[in-house]
Amino acid sequence: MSSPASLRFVLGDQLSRTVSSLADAEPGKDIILMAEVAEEATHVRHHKKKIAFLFSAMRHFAEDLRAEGFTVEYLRLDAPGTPRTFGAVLQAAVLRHTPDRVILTEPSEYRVLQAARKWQEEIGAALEIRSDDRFLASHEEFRAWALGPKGLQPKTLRMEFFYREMRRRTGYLMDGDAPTGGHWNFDHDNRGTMPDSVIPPVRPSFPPDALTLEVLTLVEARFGDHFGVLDSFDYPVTRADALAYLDWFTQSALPHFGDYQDAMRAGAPLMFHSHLSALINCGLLDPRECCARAEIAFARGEAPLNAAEGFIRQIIGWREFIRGVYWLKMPDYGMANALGADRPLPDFFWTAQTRLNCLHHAIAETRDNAYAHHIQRLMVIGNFCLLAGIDPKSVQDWFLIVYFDAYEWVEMPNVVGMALYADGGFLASKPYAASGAYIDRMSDYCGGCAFDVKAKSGPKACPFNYLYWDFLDRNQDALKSNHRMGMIMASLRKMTPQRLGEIRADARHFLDAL
Ligand code: FAD
Ligand code: DLZ
Ligand code: SF4
Repeated sequence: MSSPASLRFVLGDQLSRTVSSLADAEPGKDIILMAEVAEEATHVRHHKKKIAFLFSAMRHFAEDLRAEGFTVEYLRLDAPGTPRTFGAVLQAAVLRHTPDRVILTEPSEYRVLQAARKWQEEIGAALEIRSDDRFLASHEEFRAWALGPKGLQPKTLRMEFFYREMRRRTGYLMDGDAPTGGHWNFDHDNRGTMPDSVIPPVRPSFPPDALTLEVLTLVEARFGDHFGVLDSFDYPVTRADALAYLDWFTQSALPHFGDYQDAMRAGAPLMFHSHLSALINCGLLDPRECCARAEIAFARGEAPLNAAEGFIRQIIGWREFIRGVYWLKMPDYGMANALGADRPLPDFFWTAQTRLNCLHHAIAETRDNAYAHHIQRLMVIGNFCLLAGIDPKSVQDWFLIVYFDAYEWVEMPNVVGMALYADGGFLASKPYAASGAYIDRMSDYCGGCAFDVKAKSGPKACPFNYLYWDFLDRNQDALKSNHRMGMIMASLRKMTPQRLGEIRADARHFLDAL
């Protein structure tokens, strides 16, 4: 057999026809390698729906490449002899095919990039690692922005300034040098409470085809004891279905995305959110095409500015910023614990059996769907972990396991920096800490709860109420110099010793029973 020119190794979150490793691939000449490996599914015990989604998307992507005429070597997890790790897969493939070089797009996670850098020695062939230009800002561009003209390591970084830079660079919603509508950010219009009369749209369902059914059987057999429900899997797993999903979002949900971005309702896991993160993160959708659709919808008068701007901000702002922070701060970022939180993760994170109704809904939906929207993640689950002082490493592991869009590069800064303030304010200007009043305002959870959101102390009181003040009290030293916390810390200092005693006693009682 003649040697192929190159072997192109495509990882599970690189399912884009435009990914750099495939940019110059030639049908009939190069070999494309893809593999389902046990190590990736078990280094943390991913949600069953997440594994099913990714394996099915990988298998369909391989089929699409074959239909284009490419030679794809696809190793299924259950095929005899499939190696357990990426490194072993590659080593064996190089022995089989003796390519003149191996081409890989840079892995999205630090752990895998470190391993990839060693593959060169192990495989005995030239390995070319290309940058991942599906992101809008390269590592060098983000670093240059973060370090500024003097090249100094920053003490803090704020998304808003990075976002403006990205708007200028991309030209999304720009009128010359000025932002469309005269403001960069319509965040204040994104906090509406949702009247009962507003009904979120029903998302389209993509019933499993034969390929997906095979994957579902495999996942149940091999990962049946992992967290999560596998039943009624109906997510898009092909490029064509992903595009149809994007169309559905821009037509049906985007128009209200801005108004109700922070709202929560029992039994409505999606609200007006896009549900696109997993599709973008694994490569089935390109972030640029998602933003372009939102911009077109605005230009055609199909979506208001606060919706289009809010959605584009999440993608070219938050998503890129989060990734930039990850690569700037690794490898130490995962160990950050500025508030010294050390409580173990409560068991109910795996069962959803808790009397706190907001947490019950957010965790049960996570278990059923491998999805919860941003405010459930940040202001219910993350907020609880922050207030209760749960050890950041176990919170990171949980978030990496349970969501079908979770990869370390995006999960870690969101947990460490945004939800837990464990980086001491590098990413967020103040902790996202809130009492029950916030959850009550933004959701209908409190009406069905065993606790009373209005009560501040005693056995019926909403735990978020006393945990909030107990958190501020416990962390006075760490938070006292934060200007944005000045007023609330002053209120804490004005509390009578008796009131403070009640808060501490309620919090201790609740936390001891966790
Ligand atoms: P939408 O609300 O429709 O937003 C549109 C898109 O913007 C998303 O699809 C996503 O691509 C992007 N986006 C929005 N917010 C963020 C953000 N903070 N960081 C990065 N991208 C963002 N997102 C992940 O993709 N993977 C994760 O593992 C993940 N873990 C998170 C953990 C915590 C504690 C928090 C607070 C947030 C986390 N997020 C994560 C960010 C955000 O919650 C999800 O991207 C969003 O909920 C996905 O749902 P959606 O597609 O409906 O988003
Ligand atoms: C998340 C995941 C899982 C569960 N399984 C695989 C797999 O079997 N094969 C694969 O190529 N990718 C998988 N992934 C995604 C990888 O974890 C992801 O590509 C890397 O972590 C990126 O650094
Ligand atoms: Fe959550 Fe408190 Fe409301 Fe219950 S009362 S749902 S615990 S915020």
